[in-house]
Amino acid sequence: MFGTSRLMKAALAATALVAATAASAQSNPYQRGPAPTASSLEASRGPLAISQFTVSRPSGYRAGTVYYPTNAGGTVGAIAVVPGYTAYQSDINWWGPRLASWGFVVITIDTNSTLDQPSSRSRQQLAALDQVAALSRTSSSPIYNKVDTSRMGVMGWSMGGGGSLISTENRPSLKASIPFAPWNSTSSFSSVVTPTFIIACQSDIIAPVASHADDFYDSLSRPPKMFLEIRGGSHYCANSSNNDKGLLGSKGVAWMKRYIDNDTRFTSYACSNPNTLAVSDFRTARCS
Ligand code: 856
Repeated sequence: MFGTSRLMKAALAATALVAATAASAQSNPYQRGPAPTASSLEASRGPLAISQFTVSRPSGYRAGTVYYPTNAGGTVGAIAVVPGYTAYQSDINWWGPRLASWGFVVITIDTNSTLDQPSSRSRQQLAALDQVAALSRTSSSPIYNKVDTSRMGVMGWSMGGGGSLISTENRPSLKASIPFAPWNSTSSFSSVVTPTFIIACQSDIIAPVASHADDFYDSLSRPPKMFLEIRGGSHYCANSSNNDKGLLGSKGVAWMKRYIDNDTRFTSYACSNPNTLAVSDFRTARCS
């Protein structure tokens, strides 16, 4: 009896070992597309073909454009990108095709009023994500059954970046956040648990780094976080009219792939110091 028990234990241990080996060899169920290289991440488009459509009845915000991969090989995460005060989709929409071609459904929005404040921008951003989820359940929609609604992220510029911070605070289920040149009148986001990558512009006089991006970054106490400041950059440093899109596109895509897709093939690209003159300040914590 006791001998049998020892044999049983050995057999169970062997079974457990096989199971553990199988589990570690099993692929990440959220992995989409090929492994990255430095140059593929810097390119203006990722590896997947994409399409786009205008949201016909925006619910809770003024207008929206959805960019999506046409053959990602499974459902993908979704990201909502919001512009800043007085700004439009056209100011931030380079991120749409860029992220979608790596395997995300991306919605860029115009806000109800261009003068809306960060808290309102956050509500509109979350409404846009909710509508993307609803479209994924609608059989006549181009993104029918294409979204994994449990894996969503946010991005935004200026007051849209402040809004993105508020969204992560209010919806802790979000998997990743990238505020760029963020502006907000309150500076503490200590309850945020979502991995957050703050892009700052060194010479920003609209959202000065010392009283905005710096404070937001410092207040993040729990999640993986990263801070990257573009040397000499104006408030527009993460927008289309600059030559830093290679760097910011790489870091932005890698952050979303690492934390929305749990894709560790992107970890080093997401977390590493770019060590280039174009970056005037770089900090990170818990990124792995
Ligand atoms: C482009 C945020 C006191 O705050 C401001 O003056 C201010 C101005 C602009 C923005 C912003 O979102 O800029 C985006 O207009 C704050």
